[in-house]
Amino acid sequence: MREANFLKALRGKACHPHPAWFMRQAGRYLPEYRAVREKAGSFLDLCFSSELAAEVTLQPIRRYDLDAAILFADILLMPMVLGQDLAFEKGEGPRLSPALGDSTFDPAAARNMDIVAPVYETVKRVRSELAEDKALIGFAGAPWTVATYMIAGRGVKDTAALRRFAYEQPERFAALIAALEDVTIDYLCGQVEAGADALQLFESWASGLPADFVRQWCLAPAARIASAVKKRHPEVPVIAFPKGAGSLYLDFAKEPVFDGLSLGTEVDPHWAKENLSAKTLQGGLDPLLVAAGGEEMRSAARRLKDTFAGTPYIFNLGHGFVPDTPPENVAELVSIIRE
Ligand code: 1CP
Repeated sequence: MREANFLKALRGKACHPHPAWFMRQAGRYLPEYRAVREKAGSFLDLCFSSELAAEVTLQPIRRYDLDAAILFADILLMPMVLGQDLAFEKGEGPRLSPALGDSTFDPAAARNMDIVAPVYETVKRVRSELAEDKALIGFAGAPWTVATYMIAGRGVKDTAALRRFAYEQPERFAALIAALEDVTIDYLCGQVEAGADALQLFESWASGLPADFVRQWCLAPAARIASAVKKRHPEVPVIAFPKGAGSLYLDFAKEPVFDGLSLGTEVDPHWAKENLSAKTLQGGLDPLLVAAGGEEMRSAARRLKDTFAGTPYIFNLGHGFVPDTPPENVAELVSIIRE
């Protein structure tokens, strides 16, 4: 069995060239994705159709020969498990109802894990079609990030109203985070049992928070989830992505249960290499460089490669591709990573 370079890097081995995958590698910037998306109907129909979700998971691997596929699903499936209705309105982003901020909705009352059964089926399909030297990444949102959507009932521009909810209704907030931890542990174990080789926890809203808040409500829940999953599946590597955590990345680097740390666009790669090397590092390239392309993209990608040469770095972005990224820029980026 040939182990994927992506997994070797997560176990601490420096690979040359660096293994590569990209956040939002399956998505609207790809014409073949848009074709399947149209056939599927809504975005959620696509998430719950195992056959079509497997197809879009594999599309970027076929096109770019990347080292890892990421399961096509969304972090907002956990609120559905906890009883919220989810809809994506055209051009408006997600809507979750009832929003927790202004209702008495109890997230512990109506739990239904059956909703995500098709996701496990997608994992099985993808793993059976993927070459053995390619890894399949399963994922979930970290509880605080998922809670931001659950409390607001929609996407937000900052977390002011949500911190206020956490401070004003601490018991409801703590119960929500605990409920999310529980279902996320089950969900990630289900993905591993279906064939996921590694897991990533997306904490997209770690920016702009007090340090103690990050430690208590971002780091601790993510670490408890990773520990519980590893209790059942000790071999599975876990990557944390505390986007915008700033110097608190240091605290994540000290947490033994994480194997990898994904760097947001704003993290200085040299600082990361000096200070976070207890972990396999991943990511950091500004996705807008790939949208823009040209010499700026080429030189930034080469600098990132050089900075992490000889370390178990995994090439990736600092956040997901934007929808108008030209697919040919991605092809050029991949050739630079491999040159
Ligand atoms: O087809 C479409 O128009 C839907 C766009 C889309 C896609 C492609 C959404 C809606 N979700 C996804 C897939 C997705 N989401 C993946 C799968 C695979 C891949 O990366 O290729 C993953 C890992 C996610 C994770 C996700 N969803 C995050 C965490 C990462 C991040 O971007 O910060 C978040 C915050 C979401 C919520 C979400 N889902 C979709 C949208 C438009 C949003 C953002 C809403 C908002 O903040 O306003």
